[in-house]
Amino acid sequence: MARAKTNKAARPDVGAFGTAAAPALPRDKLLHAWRQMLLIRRFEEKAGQLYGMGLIGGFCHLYIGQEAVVVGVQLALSDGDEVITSYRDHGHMLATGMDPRGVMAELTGRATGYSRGKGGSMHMFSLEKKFFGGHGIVGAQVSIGTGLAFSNLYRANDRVCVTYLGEGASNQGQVFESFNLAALLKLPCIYVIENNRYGMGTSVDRASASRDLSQNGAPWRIPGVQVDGMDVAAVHAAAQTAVAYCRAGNGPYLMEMKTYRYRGHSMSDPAKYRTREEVQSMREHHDPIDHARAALLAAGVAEDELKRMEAETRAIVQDAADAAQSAPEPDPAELWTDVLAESAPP
Ligand SMILES: Cc1ncc(C[n+]2csc(CCOP(=O)(O)OP(=O)(O)O)c2C)c(N)n1
Ligand SMILES: [Mg+2]
Repeated sequence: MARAKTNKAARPDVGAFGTAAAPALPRDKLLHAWRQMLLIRRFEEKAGQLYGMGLIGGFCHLYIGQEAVVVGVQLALSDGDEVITSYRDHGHMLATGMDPRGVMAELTGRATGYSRGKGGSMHMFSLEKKFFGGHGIVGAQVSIGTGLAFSNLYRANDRVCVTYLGEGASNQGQVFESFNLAALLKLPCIYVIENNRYGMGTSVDRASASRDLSQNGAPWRIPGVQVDGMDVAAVHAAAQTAVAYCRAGNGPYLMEMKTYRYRGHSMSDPAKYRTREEVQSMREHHDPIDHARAALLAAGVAEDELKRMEAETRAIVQDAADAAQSAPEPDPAELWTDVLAESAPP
């Protein structure tokens, strides 16, 4: 397969969100994408509420605003492809098809959670859905994702691993070490930089000398594209190209998603690093869910049908919250299990 074009002229103009002309998604796929994005949005809003009520402890990083990224990429994947990300991970879990009940139960520290209530927001996994976490050390998942891609090459299967990272993480040393190894060994790894413009409180312009993060793999000849990450159709189209490239054995691929988080970095964030107007303007003019809903109405989907699905989504999330609150906490004896792995002496 020919290498993907990486020259700047061929890339979409994503300087201003929503200006790139993305190929439209077929109606059924767009409907699925919209429902998935809505599920993540409603789930995250509920998680925010439960946190406020003291039912979720520890860290909790919400994904609200960034939904189009994970949903558009997931639409381009096949069963068996792997996903790994940072601590801002609930959306990734739901997109891979993990059960909202299991995720909410884990957030609230219940025995029915994905990590039996002992992992919390940042540490959930599903072998069945090929979701490998949930990692709190900034950038650490990038080396692990590269290792997952290596295992695919070693096993000679045609699986790809999607490794998500933030723009803040993108300048960590191990990210560049991973790029080198992935390019050298032609590993089937798709690196997705979710550029939501801020780390904990530092804007990308203050933290990164690279102004085009999609080109951060250029020294290793890793093809890279910038994508309007607020447009699920644009994300999907770019992800399809990336998946085809990787699956064909050409090596790694890099996508920089231009996106935005609406909420604070974590649950307490004085937000002095950006203006309310900036957030409001993104919500009003570039919301990925509103954008998809308008496209569905324009494609002839009845508003009543969308409203019915909105109610259905709310009910799924409420059920997850109710089930979590009535589930037991882990038995205290669980403190001593799943902490260290037993290994035989050499
Ligand atoms: C190695 C390491 N350094 C610092 C931190 C503290 N920290 C947590 S999140 C974060 C910002 C990361 O920003 P970005 O990669 O853009 O991801 P986002 O939160 O925007 O999704 C920092 C510095 C950490 N968890 N790990
Ligand atoms: Mg960021």
